Amino acid sequence: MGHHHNFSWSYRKFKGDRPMRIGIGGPVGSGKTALVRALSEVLRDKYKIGVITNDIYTKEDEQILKKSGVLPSHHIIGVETGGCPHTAIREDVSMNFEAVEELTEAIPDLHLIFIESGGDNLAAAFSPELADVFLYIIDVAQGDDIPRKGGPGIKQSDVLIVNKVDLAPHVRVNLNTMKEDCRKQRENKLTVFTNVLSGEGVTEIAEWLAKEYQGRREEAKR
Ligand SMILES: Nc1nc2c(ncn2[C@@H]2O[C@H](COP(=O)(O)OP(=O)(O)OP(=O)(O)O)[C@@H](O)[C@H]2O)c(=O)[nH]1
Ligand SMILES: [Mg+2]
Repeated sequence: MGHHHNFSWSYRKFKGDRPMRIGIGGPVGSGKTALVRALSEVLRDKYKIGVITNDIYTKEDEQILKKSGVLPSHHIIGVETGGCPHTAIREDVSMNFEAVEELTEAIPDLHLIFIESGGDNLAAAFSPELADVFLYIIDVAQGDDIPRKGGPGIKQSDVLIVNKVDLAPHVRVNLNTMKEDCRKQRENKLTVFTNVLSGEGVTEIAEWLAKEYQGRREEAKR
């Protein structure tokens, strides 16, 4: 999929009549792919799930997810974004929309599409046209001052995920400080502390997503 083409997409707010698109952003290595895998495991019995991975130079994440066997191979599409990973999820989302289209055509009755961004910095965020909901994942090993630094992911994401809590003692991070800082940045919005490898916290995120999906579908019927 090249950068320049005339792909037209008319934006429609999610009303339960198409797959709900879930953007997953966060710095390099914070656990985005591991989260997609863990959430898919929890949600796949009830929902039909597709995944789009944005990688900067490779299709590594697509390969990892396919090898894991968590979803059928044709449910996973890799997008290679080139040097500017944030452009592909914010300014020029055409490559991602093509992948959305491809998944929607290939899989009848698709419910959810996870869109993993290429690992980026704290300033990255999804275009609201691309993502109906926005999950942002950081990890404790990046330091407990990260929540205080702010940015759209930390402040405005629908769910902020603070991953790798198992590493906190090894990197001398105080989780209570991080919890308090997140609370200050986000007012009433959800923050979940996780170890996505062991599954800690994953159910809470899955339940939030399921509720959001059902809620919007019911709203549309009214
Ligand atoms: N200890 C620990 N390691 C984790 C956890 N979650 C992910 N990891 C590990 O962290 C590394 C990076 O995880 P990924 O899921 O690849 O992170 P990512 O955000 O997708 O990385 P990029 O796509 O390269 O930006 C992997 O080696 C994971 O196994 C966790 O909760 N605890
Ligand atoms: Mg990844």
